[in-house]
Amino acid sequence: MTYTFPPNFLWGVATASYQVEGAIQEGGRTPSIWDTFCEQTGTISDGSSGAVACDQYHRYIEDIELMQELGVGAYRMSISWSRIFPEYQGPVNDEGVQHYLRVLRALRSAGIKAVVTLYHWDLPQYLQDRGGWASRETAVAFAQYAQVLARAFGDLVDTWTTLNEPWCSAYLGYGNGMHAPGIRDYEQTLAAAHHLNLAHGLAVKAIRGVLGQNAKISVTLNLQVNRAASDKPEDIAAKQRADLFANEIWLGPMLEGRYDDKIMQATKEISDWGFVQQGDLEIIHQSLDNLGINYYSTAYVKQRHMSDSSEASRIAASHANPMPAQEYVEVLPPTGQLTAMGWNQEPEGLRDILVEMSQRYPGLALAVTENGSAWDDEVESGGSPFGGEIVHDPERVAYLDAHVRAVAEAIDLGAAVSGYFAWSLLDNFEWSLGYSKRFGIIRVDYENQERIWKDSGLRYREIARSNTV
Ligand code: GCO
Repeated sequence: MTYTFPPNFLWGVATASYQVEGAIQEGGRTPSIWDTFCEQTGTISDGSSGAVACDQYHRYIEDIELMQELGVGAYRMSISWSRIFPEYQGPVNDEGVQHYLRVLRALRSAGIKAVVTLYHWDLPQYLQDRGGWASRETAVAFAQYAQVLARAFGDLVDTWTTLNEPWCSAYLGYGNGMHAPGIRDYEQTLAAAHHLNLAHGLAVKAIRGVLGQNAKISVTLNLQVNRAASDKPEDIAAKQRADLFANEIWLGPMLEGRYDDKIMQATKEISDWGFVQQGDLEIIHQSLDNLGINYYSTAYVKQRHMSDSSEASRIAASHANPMPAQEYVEVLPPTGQLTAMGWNQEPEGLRDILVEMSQRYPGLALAVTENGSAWDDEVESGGSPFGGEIVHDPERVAYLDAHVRAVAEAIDLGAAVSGYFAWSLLDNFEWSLGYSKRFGIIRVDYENQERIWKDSGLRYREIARSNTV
C-alpha cells in the first residue's frame, strides 16, 4: 500500500560538524574535546579522528548538489563552537562566521532549508579545561554563543536546534567515558545533565532575544524506547527506572519545568543536586516549536537479580550502564537481524515514541531528526545511474522503508510529525567507532573523498521526490 505524506512534510538529511567537516586547523578553529579525545590511545576503535572526515568544510558545494539530486527540502547540520569562539572569552572569529554564512547562503540558493544544531558534542577544549558541562559556566558561555549565531545567521536558519542528544553528552561523556571528554564520574554526570538543560533554556531565550518570537526553535533528544521484558512488576519497574534517566531527565525540565522527584531520590548518595539553583527550572522550561527525536532501535530491560548484594557488586553493576542508578536494570541482548552496530531493528518503536510524545505534548510538532542504519557495504564498479560505482545495500533500503512507513503509521494515528531526516547524508566519523561504521545513504571513499551512490540514496530520492512510501 502506498502512503502519501502531508503536502508540507519536510524530507531532510543530517550530519554533524565534527563527523563531516574535517579542516580542524583551518579558518581559525581551535581544538574541541573530540580532537583531544581522539589523540588519546585506545579511545577510537580504528585510531582515527575527525581531522579530515568527509572534508565537507571544502566540499559543501558538491554535497549540497547531492542534496538537490536527492530532492530533499532540508539539511540538518551543526556548527563547530570553536570555529566561532576559538578562545576562552575571546572575540568572535569572523572566518568561522563567514564559512557558515557561505554554507547557509548556498543552501538558500539551492532551495534547501537549514536546520542548524548549535551543539553536536564538539565542546571547545578550553571550556572542558574549566570543567566542561560539569561547570555552570559552560551553560552561560553557550548562551553567548547562541546569541552570536542568531545575530550572524538570522533568517538564513529555518530551525534552530539547541542541543543534539544531551543523553550522550552527559552519560557517555561523563558517565562511562566512551565519548569525549572520557570522564567516569556520576556526580559530574548529573551536574552535566543539569547544565545541558540549563544551556538549552538559556540559548532559547538568547535566540528569541535576538530574533523575536518568530524564530523556530527545537531540541533533539535520543528518547529511548525501553520495553519491559515481561509484565512482572519488577521488570516494569526496571523499565521505569531506565526511562527516568534516559528520557524524563530531559523531558521533565525542558517541557514541564520540573525534575521528577524519583530522579533525585535515586541519586541522593551520588549528589545533593546543589547545582540546581533557584529559577533554573523556569529558564529551562521554554516553549518550543518542534521536538526532534533521534531513533535507531529499542531496548528490552528486566530487573537484575544480584546474587551478591555487596556494595562492590552493586557499584560494578551500576557502572555497567552509562546512566547512574541503574544497578537493578539489566538490558537484554538484542535479537533478530542486527545492524553493523549490533542494534536491533524495530520500526514499531519509532511509531510508538512518536505517538506517545504527541499524546503527551499535544500541539508540539515533532520531527524525526535522525534515523538510519550501519551495514558493511561493498562497492561495485559501474551501475550508478549517475555513472561510476555503486553500493547495493538492500538491508539499509529495507530499514529505511520500514522506518519511513512507521512514521506514516504514526501520522495516521494522530502524531504531529513535520519531517524526517535520514542519518546520514554521508558515511562519516562515527565517534568512538571511527570510520569502521557506515551510516551514509551516500558512500564516502576516504582515500579520495569521492561520493558514491548507494541504493538507499536512490530509494530515499524516490521517497523524498514523490512524498510517498
Ligand atoms: C547520535 C548522533 C550521531 C551518530 C548516529 C549514529 O545519534 O548518536 O547524533 O552523531 O553518528 O546516531 O550512531
